[in-house]
Amino acid sequence: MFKRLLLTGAAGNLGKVMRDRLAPFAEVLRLSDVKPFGQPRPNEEHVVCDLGDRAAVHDLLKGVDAVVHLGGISVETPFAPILNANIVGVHNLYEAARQHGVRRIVFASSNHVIGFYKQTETIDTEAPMRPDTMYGVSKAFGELLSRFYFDRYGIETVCLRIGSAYSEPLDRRMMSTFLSFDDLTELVRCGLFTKNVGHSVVYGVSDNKASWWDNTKASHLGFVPKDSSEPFRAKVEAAPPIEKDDAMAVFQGGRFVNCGPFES
Ligand code: NAI
Ligand code: 15L
Repeated sequence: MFKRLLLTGAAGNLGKVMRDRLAPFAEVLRLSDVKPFGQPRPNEEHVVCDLGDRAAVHDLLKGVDAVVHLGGISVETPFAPILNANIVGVHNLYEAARQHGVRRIVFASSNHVIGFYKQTETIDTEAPMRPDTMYGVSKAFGELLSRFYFDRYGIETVCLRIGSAYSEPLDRRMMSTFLSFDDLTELVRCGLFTKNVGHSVVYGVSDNKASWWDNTKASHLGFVPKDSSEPFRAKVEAAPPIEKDDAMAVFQGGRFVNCGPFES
């Protein structure tokens, strides 16, 4: 159990899910987001701040033992917000972690760091990155930055290349990329509590029948998904089929490969 655990992105879709689930892991859960997210519950601290604000992020990390970093831009957008939250913001977070002696960060990366692989390929955690968007590039930056902060300063990070974390798969592609909330929770637990993770990368995906991602090289984390997209197959396949040359059916990143470019 941590004395104080920081969850960023607390107002977001996954932040709202993880708020309850992280509570048992720490005496105090510090929650943060650029948007407000309601009243503090017992054993919670709330900090509203922008990840791009270096001084605010420095203060945010004070007294923290470990971080679950979900905050940031989570889709393709103009470059300016991505730069602010996912590049400057992640740098601010790691610098503050270094200055305050934080030893462990679980970083929400994304499958979009490898989105240009085809759905016919199976890749492991050491496959060269092939980001599909500037969003994916920014997550690749976060993975590399965290590698640097481990090699240089010994801050351990587990990078979760999350597939599609929803209550259920929403389309045919998500039959392969689906990550249930229970499996996400278990993945975060492994990321926080497994000893000697160094710098690790793992795909955040449930035990789906058709998977493109091989977590063998992350087996030291002990992550064993329990759920699967299979119970949702009939519902998903009731929707009209997609053309076989649609990016949704060709690339691991689906339609992200065609997003943008956006004006900054
Ligand atoms: P979300 O967009 O719902 O939540 C992200 C939160 O970050 C938002 O509440 C937003 O206000 C906050 N944020 C954005 N810019 C900020 C800034 N400059 N300063 C402080 N906070 C800022 O995203 P979601 O779905 O909850 O995802 C959480 C994390 O997991 C994100 O980093 C996302 O990239 C990653 N992820 C999520 C996947 C999913 O299936 N939900 C798949 C792959 C990765
Ligand atoms: C992501 O990285 C996004 O944050 C999320 O909105 C989903 O689109 C997910 O990937 C996905 O690939 O399904």
